[in-house]
Amino acid sequence: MKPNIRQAAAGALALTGALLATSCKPPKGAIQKVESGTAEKVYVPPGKKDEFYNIVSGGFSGQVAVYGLPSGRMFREIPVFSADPETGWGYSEETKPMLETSHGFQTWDDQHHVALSQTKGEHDGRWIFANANNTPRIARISFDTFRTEEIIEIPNSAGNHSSPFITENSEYVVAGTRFAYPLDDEGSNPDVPISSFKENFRSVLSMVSVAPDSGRMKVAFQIVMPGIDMDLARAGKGKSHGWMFFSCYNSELAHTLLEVNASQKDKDFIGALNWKKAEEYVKAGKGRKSRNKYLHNTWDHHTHSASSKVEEEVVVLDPTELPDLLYFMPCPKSPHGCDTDPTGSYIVGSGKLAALIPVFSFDKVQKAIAAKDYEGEFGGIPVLKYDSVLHGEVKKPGLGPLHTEFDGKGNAYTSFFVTSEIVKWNIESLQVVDRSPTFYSVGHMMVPGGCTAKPHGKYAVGYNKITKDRYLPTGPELTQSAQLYDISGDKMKLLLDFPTVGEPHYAEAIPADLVAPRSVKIFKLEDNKHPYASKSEKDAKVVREGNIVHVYMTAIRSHLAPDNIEGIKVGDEVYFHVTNLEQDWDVPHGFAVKGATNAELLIMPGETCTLKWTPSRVGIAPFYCTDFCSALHQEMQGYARVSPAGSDVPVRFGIGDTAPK
Ligand code: K7E
Ligand code: CUA
Repeated sequence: MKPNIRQAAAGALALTGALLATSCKPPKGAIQKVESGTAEKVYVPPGKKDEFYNIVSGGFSGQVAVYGLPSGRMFREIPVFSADPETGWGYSEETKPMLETSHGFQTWDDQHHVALSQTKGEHDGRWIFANANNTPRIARISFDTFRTEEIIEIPNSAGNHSSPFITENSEYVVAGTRFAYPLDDEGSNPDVPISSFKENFRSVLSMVSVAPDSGRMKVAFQIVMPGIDMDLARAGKGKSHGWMFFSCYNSELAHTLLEVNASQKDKDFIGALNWKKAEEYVKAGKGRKSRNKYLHNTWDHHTHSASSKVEEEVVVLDPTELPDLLYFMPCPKSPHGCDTDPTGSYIVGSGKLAALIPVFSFDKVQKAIAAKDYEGEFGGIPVLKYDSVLHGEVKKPGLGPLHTEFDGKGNAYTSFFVTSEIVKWNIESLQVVDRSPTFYSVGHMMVPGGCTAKPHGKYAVGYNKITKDRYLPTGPELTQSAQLYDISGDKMKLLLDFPTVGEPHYAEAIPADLVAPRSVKIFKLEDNKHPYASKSEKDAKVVREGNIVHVYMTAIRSHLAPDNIEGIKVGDEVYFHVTNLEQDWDVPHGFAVKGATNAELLIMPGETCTLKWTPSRVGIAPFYCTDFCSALHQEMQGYARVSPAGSDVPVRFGIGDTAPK
């Protein structure tokens, strides 16, 4: 055994070395000429707006970022899984429950993929779904407010990478386990030797339902599988609607040095789940009820507050006992991307170490299933014959294919990490028709609507991992980058480099006119049901309950009320409940108090937000508005007097004439 592994290790390390060398070296022609007229194609003149919203995953930032296309200008970073002191996300009392998990309060995650809601396979402009890789979760962000409204934890999972790809009517978003692990539901014992991997480790694919009107998520059911690592997924569409396809690596079931040991077999799998069949089984009571504790956090629009609920159960289906539920298709070399074309006829597998792209035919998959055309089984799940389900292979496209998108004109665009390029090929003929270098080491790439049944086309964007020599240096780490291509003609044309926050992985782009008209401008004050809201300045007050002090504060240009507060003592727990009384678009107020160890509040018109402050020192603590809101913004300030614990200074408060004398 040992010499073999060592040889294999040496081979793999040599390969890794080659990959590293290739990916770091600027390709020839790094400084390329652009045609005259290119600048106009990306230039959005002052006062004009972009054509697309580009919704980009933040990777290790844990957030989702919003850019305009074609300009590449960044509009917003939406706080999702990481706490954000700028907006108070995860710091204000209202938002804290959003970041609760069954492991406790989490202020970070790793965010790789977004999925925009669809109706009949087309973008409908309602929601953005986003996965958390590390502590398995899915978030739903509203396109009305660009805020995270819901985060659901995925039980029986570890590493939620294969997520949150969406079905064509937003029936489900998917969540596939990347790190097989011993399930830790009630009654099972996860304290096992790691070497018992094959026996004890499992992977679970979850189908998370999305309520048609509210978007509310629910872990509808799960499919338990052998301990194979799920990587990416795509729903079927059109004729393949009702199926979910997902790529898997480590069919070797290795648990150490995966770099070598998970690259032993020539082929891993793309799984094909018949989720309509799964629904029937669930309805017929064929699932096992797994007892788990997982959190479901939701945002209430009326109280402007989140709450966290503990869910306790999930239905698990075993595909080895339930026929026609799940099949595996062999796919070369540790498949990463698994993408379905706009017609739903073809499934493209991208093997990270492959030098070809296999394209599977949904019709052939159906025929092979009907004929039981199996080459064997894996963990009790039938494996279809590669040749029986293959539409064909794209030969010599490049090295290290990762992800594929479509333009709706019969072309596919695949990103190649190792050879740093985007390659355009024809889905029917499988011929390469164009290629363009990226700078450098592209991960995901995206065509607006390129994962839907109706791509919007026009542009392609590569999301790159390395940008050496493309931007001004900023110390040891350079910015990550996106690159915009014009794909309206036969040849791809590079138009623009633009930097991104975090590390971009998958992204989608949606026409601005599907989203912009929905954008909420204010929260109506009369609809504010926050229990500590002050709807007018005369409701502003300070109330002591034991050592807890509630400050009901209002903010309007250009004062905070009350702005003089006395009677607070060291050791008190003070809650500033600040209501923004403005009813105008784009007039937030901020709030900060000296010595607070958390963050600021950024309060939208009509909203109430709460900052907890535990004063630690005797003296006067100034507070102020942090958002430049008017010519007299700088005057939007006040004082809180903090007296020693046990002092008898009474609670007094006011503003102007009513200020304590
Ligand atoms: Cu290819 Cu996490 Cu989608 Cu990154 S993954 S590139
Ligand atoms: Cu309110 Cu500055």
